[in-house]
This record gives sequence, structure tokens and C-alpha cells, in this order.
Amino acid sequence: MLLLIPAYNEEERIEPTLREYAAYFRANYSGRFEILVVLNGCRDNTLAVVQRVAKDFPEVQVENFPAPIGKGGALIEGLRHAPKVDLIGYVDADGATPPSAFHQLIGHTEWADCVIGSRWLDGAVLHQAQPWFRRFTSRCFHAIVELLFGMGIADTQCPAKIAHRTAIEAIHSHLRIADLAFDVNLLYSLTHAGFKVLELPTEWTDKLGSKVTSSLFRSSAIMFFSTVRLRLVYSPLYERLQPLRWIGDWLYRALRAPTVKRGK
Ligand SMILES: Nc1nc2c(ncn2[C@@H]2O[C@H](COP(=O)(O)OP(=O)(O)O)[C@@H](O)[C@H]2O)c(=O)[nH]1
Ligand SMILES: [Mg+2]
Repeated sequence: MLLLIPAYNEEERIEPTLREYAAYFRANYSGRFEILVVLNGCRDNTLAVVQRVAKDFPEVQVENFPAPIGKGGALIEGLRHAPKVDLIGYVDADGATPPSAFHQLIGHTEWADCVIGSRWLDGAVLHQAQPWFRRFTSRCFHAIVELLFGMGIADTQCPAKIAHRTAIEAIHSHLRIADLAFDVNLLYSLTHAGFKVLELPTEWTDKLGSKVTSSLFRSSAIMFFSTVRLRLVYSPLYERLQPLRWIGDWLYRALRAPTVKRGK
């Protein structure tokens, strides 16, 4: 199993998360797991912090991309390692998902191609919920995603996800959202290709220091545009919309949004 942890300026939050995950999975999944932290453009000391932890836990590795590839971009890079492992997943660097909750998701991978944690299903345990305005924007985003894609997933954005290698390999070339709407891209590409996604209630502790909450308006606008763009990419109209592509490119530049190099 390979666990990816995207991290951006996380020197304050990542160390306990890494140590907890490494110790937990060494005890419960010995010899069969690795952690890969994927950094990009950090302006703090995250890299040195991760390297310090890696000295104690050789299961921890790090990849550092200098370019601003975003959380989605970092995960797209990390998921390139899928062919080397049986299961591949990701969690946030701040420890919002405890390792035992992630382990529970792994326990259900026999029943689906991808298993995802949910904060919005009955049975979810929220030790500390997100602030009310975050939950409000999250529900608005959910309504848009449901309207555009109708996947019937209550929480596309919970960053606790694990999938079989085969599923990721099959859809990797369809991953093109570099920002925080990456999860919608992943889930829609999987379900569209006929893979089964199982959503299960999980455990969650909202952590202080969120970068999303501190730039909520810009992040939400970027996520909205990316979701609409994804809908267009998967629509028969897409080829005919090519002459209008500059509008999208302009919007992403104006919002300083991360983008992925596109094949076509
Ligand atoms: N590699 C990378 N990771 C990012 C970027 N932006 C956010 N992240 C990571 O994404 C995760 C979620 O960020 P966080 O601010 O905790 O968001 P929240 O929990 O949704 O409020 C953390 O692990 C961040 O370090 C980015 O631009 N690049
Ligand atoms: Mg967080």
C-alpha cells in the first residue's frame, strides 16, 4: 500500500501526522506500506521536517516539485506510482483523519475499486467539525457537483481515499484538475469508467491552520470553474468549445490557480 500525503507549507502540522501514521502502519501493516509526501513550492521548512522523520522511519519518502502544481497536481504526480503497489490512497498532512480510520477504509477495499471516507453520512464521527461557513460552502459545492455529475456521493472532498492500482492506472490519463476539485475529477473518472466507489462514514478532527479557509473565496471560485470545466471535458460539446479555451486559461491565470499540462 502506498499512502500519499500532499503538503504545502506544513512545517507546523505534518510531523506528528507522519510519525503517527508511520508508527501505526508499521504495527498493523508491517512491511507492506510506504508513505510518500508530495510537496510543491513550499516556502517554509516542510522538506527538512519530512526528511527528519524519514531518518526514523525509512517507510517515509518525499518528492518535491518546485513548480506550483497544487494539491491535485501533487496527487496526480503521486498516483503515477500506482503500478508499483496493490493499493494507493491519500490523506491530508494535518492529521484530520486518524490512521485507525484510514485503516478501516482499507479493510473494505475487497468490496470496491475505491473506498472513500465521508463526513456527511450517518455514523461519521466529527471530533471537531469544520467552521460553519466552511460547512456551508462545502454543501453549496456538493449541490453543484451533484447537479453536474449526479454521482450520489455525499462527501466528494473528504481527503481519505484508497483505491486499487488497476482502477488508478486505468483512469490516470483523465486526471487534469490540479486544484482542490481534484477529488471530483478522480471520482467522476472512476465511476464514468465503470469502477465501483464505496463511501463510508469516517472519523474527522478539523485542524487549525487550514490554507483553504484562509483563502476561501479564491479557492471556492477555482473549484467551481474546475468542476464546470470537468463537466465540459466529459461532454460531447468539448471539441467544439476549443476556440473558447482562452477564457478558461485567462480565468485560471487571473485566479492564480494551479493547472496541469494538457495533452490536447
Ligand atoms: N502539494 C500541495 N499540497 C497542498 C496544496 N494546497 C494544499 N495542500 C495540502 O492539502 C491538504 C489540505 O489542506 P488544508 O489547508 O488542511 O485544507 P482543509 O483541511 O480542507 O481546510 C494539506 O495536506 C495541505 O498541505 C498545494 O498547493 N500543494
Ligand atoms: Mg485540513
